[in-house]
Amino acid sequence: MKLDQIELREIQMPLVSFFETSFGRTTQRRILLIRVFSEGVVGFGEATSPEGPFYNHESTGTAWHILRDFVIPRVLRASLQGPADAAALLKPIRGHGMAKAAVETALWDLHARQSGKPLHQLLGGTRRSIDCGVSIGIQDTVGELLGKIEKEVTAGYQRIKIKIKPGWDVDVVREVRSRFPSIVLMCDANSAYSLRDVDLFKRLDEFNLLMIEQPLAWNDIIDHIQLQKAIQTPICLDESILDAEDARKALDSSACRIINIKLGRVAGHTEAKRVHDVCAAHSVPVWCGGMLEAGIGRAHNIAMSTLQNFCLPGDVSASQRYFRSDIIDPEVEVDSHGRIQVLDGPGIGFEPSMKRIEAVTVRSEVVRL
Ligand code: OSB
Ligand code: MG
Repeated sequence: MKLDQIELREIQMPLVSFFETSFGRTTQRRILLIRVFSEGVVGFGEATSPEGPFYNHESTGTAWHILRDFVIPRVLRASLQGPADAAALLKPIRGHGMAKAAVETALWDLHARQSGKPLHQLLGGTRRSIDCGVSIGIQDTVGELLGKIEKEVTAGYQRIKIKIKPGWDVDVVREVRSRFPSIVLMCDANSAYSLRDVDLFKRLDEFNLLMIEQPLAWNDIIDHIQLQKAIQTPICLDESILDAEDARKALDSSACRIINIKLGRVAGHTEAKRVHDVCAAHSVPVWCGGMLEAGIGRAHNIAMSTLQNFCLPGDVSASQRYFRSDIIDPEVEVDSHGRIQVLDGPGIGFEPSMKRIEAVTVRSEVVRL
């Protein structure tokens, strides 16, 4: 892959409504986009780092620094045979998976466009449509939460995930369950609890949840083993799984029964496929998580979700749920059965709109050797 230059850009877009988790509320996204240029062809990537270091250690600002000063120069200096070589090239940079994934996924898009093939095909995907759920943040009142769930169930989404935190957990889940007795329901704690809360998780067992996502510390696997032993509801790990080795350790030790894969958290498509394969070998299902991505990140998530073992509905949902107007054409749409149809255009299959991207750009830099 002969790379001419790589462009780094920050866009800012307000969310249609705030999104609140146990670690805080987001109202406005600050998102980094990558364009890799090669002999007239351009590949697109998106950094999924949040605004502040509260989900993991990364932020929009750290991603800019790591990309500009380390990831991009390293990629420009290397002579990569193909995008599959990027993960090994970036491995010496410890952590910062979201920064790395922005370039790694852009290289995959570039390669797919150069080959004139859809990215999902190069990744080995087989699914023609993606099953979708929604993630609904903490609301100011339970009434507002019930209203939001009603809206998404009516729209056709296959699974509802609600966020929990101390003070917004068992009682809220009980009210949701009694109002919607038969929906597929799960919750995500984003690491807000510890082993002192085992009894609380035992109480959640009665609500027939599909899974509980990341109940304990963001960097823990060991304590989850003990919690999973004590409860019936499957635990799904998110924050704790950074690569295929983490997945192997978590599954061999029965710390969880489901894993959510996020491209940024695992540093790109190559490692995402490895995590997917480790889970498949353990007969453990995976699903695609989300980080409130704009269209380019969303399109990469869809391509990844075509892999066979993505057999639970993911968090990738319609662009319109997040942004008044997204940066890709067409925007991501979900049908009344809660499915996204996979597109077969070259690369990610959705065309980034440079006009729209320019309109929301706040800074950009082109890096050449
Ligand atoms: O833990 O899955 C998470 C959003 C920001 C940070 C962490 C998480 C989330 C979500 C939203 O749950 C998923 C989405 O709709 O993009
Ligand atoms: Mg999560």
